[in-house]
Amino acid sequence: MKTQMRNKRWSIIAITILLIALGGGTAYATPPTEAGTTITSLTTDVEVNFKVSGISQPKVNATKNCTFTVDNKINHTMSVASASVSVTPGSVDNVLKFKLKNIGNKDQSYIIKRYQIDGTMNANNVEVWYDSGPNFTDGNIETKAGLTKITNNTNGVLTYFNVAFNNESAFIYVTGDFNNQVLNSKIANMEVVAQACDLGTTTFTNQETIADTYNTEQVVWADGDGDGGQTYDAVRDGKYSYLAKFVVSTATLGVSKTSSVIWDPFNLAVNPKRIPGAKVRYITTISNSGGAMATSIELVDSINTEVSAGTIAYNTESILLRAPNRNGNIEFSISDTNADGDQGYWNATNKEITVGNIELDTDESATIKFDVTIQ
Ligand SMILES: [Ca+2]
Ligand SMILES: [Ca+2]
Ligand SMILES: [Ca+2]
Repeated sequence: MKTQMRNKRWSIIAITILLIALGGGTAYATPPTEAGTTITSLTTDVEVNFKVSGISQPKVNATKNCTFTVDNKINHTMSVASASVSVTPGSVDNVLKFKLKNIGNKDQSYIIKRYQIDGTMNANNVEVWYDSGPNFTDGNIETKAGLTKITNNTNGVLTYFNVAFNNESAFIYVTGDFNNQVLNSKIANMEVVAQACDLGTTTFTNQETIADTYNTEQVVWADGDGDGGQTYDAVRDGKYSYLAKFVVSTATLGVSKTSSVIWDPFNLAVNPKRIPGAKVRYITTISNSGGAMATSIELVDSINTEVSAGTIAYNTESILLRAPNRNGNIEFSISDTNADGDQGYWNATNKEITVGNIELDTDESATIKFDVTIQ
């Protein structure tokens, strides 16, 4: 019998734990009672029955009317569409998307401040925008036309926005520009802090530490610490913050050029030396060690100084190209003629070799070769 009861008790506990787990802990089955609501308990609600010497006596009713007012529980959270957003050097209006949810029991206004912290670069022209949501799940903000700017480039608060209680959300966009000098993998961290304000104002909704007054709506900060230890947000301070970052993804090209003698009039191709009449091959290698593909790469290599000085002469029709996006990465000949479709040529006037239309993804390389004769 005792075992049966114990088993039953464990079953109830297990079901309770399961229900809590399924419910996610904080979700309200019904909306929380709104702050300012008057809860009335009339005299007829309470009856006290009693006996004296075993004989029932007339019941006693509560004599006090204990009406009270529900206080304001300030609580909001934030999340991001993506904690890390790739940006390109020279790009503008890159977007970090934050979502603010009012999980308290009163409609509130909020103001936003944003801070660039602990990064390896800074974003420029950082502005914060508010929207009711349609852009949030998209890859980008298509236009700022429907958005409201709420924080300017100097982190000044321009205006508030309102979010109703009972899990209503607002959407916050942080936009930033990057100059074309930023390097691959550099990071700009953006900490966004939302502070609860009295509805329709930018006045902080401050917690009251005095004793409860039963018929007055008072404020209790119930928010968590969104950034987990940074200085911009703490447990129960009326604020909630969240961090997201811009990360530069760009191509980083390196170029090297070497030469090798491939023939002389006496040794021919066996151990040739760099004597007058010998053929020397110039080999230029372009490689990409960055995180993004480089396109429209064009090499222009002038030998004008040497040719004009009479020390070398260009060997006609000697240009060779190997590039991942051309001819299956197998070396092939580029004609000296311009505008003939192979995207390369010898400019006899300027004494320069041009080879274009090369694409290099991360860790790829291309090789351009041409020959000259020592004069
Ligand atoms: Ca109160
Ligand atoms: Ca907080
Ligand atoms: Ca050509």
